[in-house]
Order: sequence, then structure tokens, then C-alpha cells
Amino acid sequence: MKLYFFPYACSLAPHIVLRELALPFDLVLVDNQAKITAEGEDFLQINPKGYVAALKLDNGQVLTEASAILQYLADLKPAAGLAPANGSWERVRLQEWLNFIATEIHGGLAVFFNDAIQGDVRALFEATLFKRFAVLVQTLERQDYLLGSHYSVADAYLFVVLRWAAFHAIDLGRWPALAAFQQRVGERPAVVAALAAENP
Ligand SMILES: N[C@@H](CCC(=O)N[C@@H](CS)C(=O)NCC(=O)O)C(=O)O
Repeated sequence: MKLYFFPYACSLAPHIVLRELALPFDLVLVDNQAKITAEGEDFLQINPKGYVAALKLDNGQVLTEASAILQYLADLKPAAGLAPANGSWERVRLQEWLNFIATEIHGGLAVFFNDAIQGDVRALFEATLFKRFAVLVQTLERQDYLLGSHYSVADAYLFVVLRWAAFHAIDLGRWPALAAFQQRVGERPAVVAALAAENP
């Protein structure tokens, strides 16, 4: 498998999970501006959406969308327990979290990468995002991980997108449960290794 990535972007989540599962993979850096891979390929030919993450399988299929890639990877090694069994009610709860992270937290933080978002407009986006943070806090104040006591692919995804708060001068220390979650997940050996491997 090949994981197309950009350092510390959302592709870091499947990268972490590949390491958690000890699956064999190659990392391919993508120039997100020029849309060229480090292997000299036109990235738009690989993923016409033009964004990471993209996972090329050994059969040539390319899978995109972090939530789908994360579940695909978890299901390659179900015994590792990074996702509840497909078809179970717990799996639906995982999907509920993945969608919340993708749409509310990933989307809510990514908007600040646009320098045009300033002043009152930024304050409006922040107010919405902080309401979503309150939902996370309600959960993470009473349990270590989104699904309970057990780490899952949703936690890897949440960790990756919450890291972006620092890029936007949002101090997660204002939400101790979120800061503690980042600390907890950030200490996992697979996370430490993935961050080191992406260090540009
Ligand atoms: N809907 C996609 C969004 C992926 C995404 O936002 N990728 C960003 C990095 S986190 C990217 O590569 N942006 C570059 C671009 O859109 O040109 C997903 O959930 O995986």
C-alpha cells in the first residue's frame, strides 16, 4: 500500500493507524500546491479530488476520505480492535464520531488555514467550533477515548485535527479534557513514530 500524505495534514491519521497495525506501507509526499508527488506523478491522476489522504492499494485501487480509509485499515486487522465489528451498533457509533470529526472539527479548524478568515468572521467560526469542542469535552471528561475506555481510529483522527489548533493560536489548555486527550494519544508509540516520520 502507498499512503499519499502532506506533513501533519489529515493524512497523518491513516499514517498513525498503519503504524498501530504494523501494516507494510510506503509514504509518498505530495506537494499540495503543485499537485505533484515526490515520485514525480501528477497527483490529480491519482486522486482527482486533489487532496490527501489517498491510499493506493496493491490492486491499484485508490481510496480517499479519511473516514473511509481509517475504517478500511482497521478492518484489515480486526483483532487489533481499532474499530468495532462491521455491522455492529458500536460500529455505527464509530461512524457517528468519524463524521462529526470530519465535518465539525476537521472542517471547523481547516477553515482557519485561509488567511482571509479574520476579525468578526473568524470570531463567528470560532464560536461554532468551540460549541463542537464542548461536545468533545462532555465525552472526554468521563472517558479516555471517544468510544469509551478503548482507543479507536476515531481517536487517531481527532488527535490529528486537534493538533491544528496550535497552528491557529487556539490554546487547547482552555479545554483541559482536550489537552489531556492530546497528551494521552500523543504518547502512543505509533503516534510518536508517525510524527517523526513526517517531520519535513
Ligand atoms: N474530505 C476529505 C478532506 C481532505 C482534506 O481536507 N485534505 C487536505 C489536508 S488535511 C488537503 O490535502 N488539502 C489540499 C487541497 O485541498 O488542495 C477527507 O475527509 O479526507
